[in-house]
Amino acid sequence: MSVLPELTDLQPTPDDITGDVLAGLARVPKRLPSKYFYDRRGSELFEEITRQPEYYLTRIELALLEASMAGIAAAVGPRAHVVEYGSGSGRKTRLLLDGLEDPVAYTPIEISRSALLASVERLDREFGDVEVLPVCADFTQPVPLPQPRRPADHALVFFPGSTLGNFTDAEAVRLLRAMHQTMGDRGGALLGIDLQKSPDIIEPAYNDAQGVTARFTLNLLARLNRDIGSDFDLDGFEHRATYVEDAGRIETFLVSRRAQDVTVEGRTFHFTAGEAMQVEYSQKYTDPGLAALAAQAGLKVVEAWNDPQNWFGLRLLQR
Ligand code: AVJ
Repeated sequence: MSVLPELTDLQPTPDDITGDVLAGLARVPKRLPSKYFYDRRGSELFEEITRQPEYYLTRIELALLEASMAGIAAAVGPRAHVVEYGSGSGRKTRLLLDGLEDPVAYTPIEISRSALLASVERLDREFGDVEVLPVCADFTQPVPLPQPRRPADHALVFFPGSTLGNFTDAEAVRLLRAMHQTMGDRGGALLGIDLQKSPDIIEPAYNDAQGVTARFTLNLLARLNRDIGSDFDLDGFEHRATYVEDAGRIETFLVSRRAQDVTVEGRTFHFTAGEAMQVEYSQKYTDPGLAALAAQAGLKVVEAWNDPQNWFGLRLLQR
């Protein structure tokens, strides 16, 4: 059976992307939204990042999920409708759906249609009893949840990978509020969060020796050139990722190698030599920090699981 007829498609249009890019380039300092990293090539490059030795996040989270699954299943309870923000490669999803008690349905909400379809096809075949209800959309916007044929007891939002960290605190609170609405007052959210630790561990994860992360960052420009007709020169920019200890986050920039102009929709933007355009934050959390964000969204951290080194955590949030 094809999943295509069931796909709810709210994928951002070229006009949405152009609007965001024009707004970001008009800011001082210039800024591009990291959500547009994930076209087909960007999703592939991200998968390649997760296989780099320096990028500890995915390996540790997978092991942590596996080791904590019995406790997670007990805390979450049976017959959940699992709603994943960003479908990714499906490896974490598989562990979760395998470990939970009688999950009813699985709804991935994913901005990249190709990544969504690929992961949904595999999961649909593997989990015959779980109704798969994919939604292609930007999860920073409110998303209507499809209703499973067999009613679920509650919704469980699954947001792994420390992707919450790609949002500023203000954006994260808005997202957690939307998540709270989506899951309802009886639901929960299972978040993966990268924890604060030595910069000597964090910074190399975003500056791998193979240069995969640099290619991932630059692919944003290639994607924009293709989809909205901008004329960024990929050789004119370089990747820079720095851990800012005060803020507890990686800040990633595309730095202009020379003075140059870029045109988007007939509008010209000047870059000076060395000008840094902000493209991604990757926030690293403390427990009080996360609890404060959750509280602003009317949520509490009710369970916590860390790996043995306390590098990465899973947190269950409920009302
Ligand atoms: C999307 C949160 C999983 O910020 O660590 C990886 C994206 N960017 N390397 C992160 C990313 C550069 C990643 N997550």
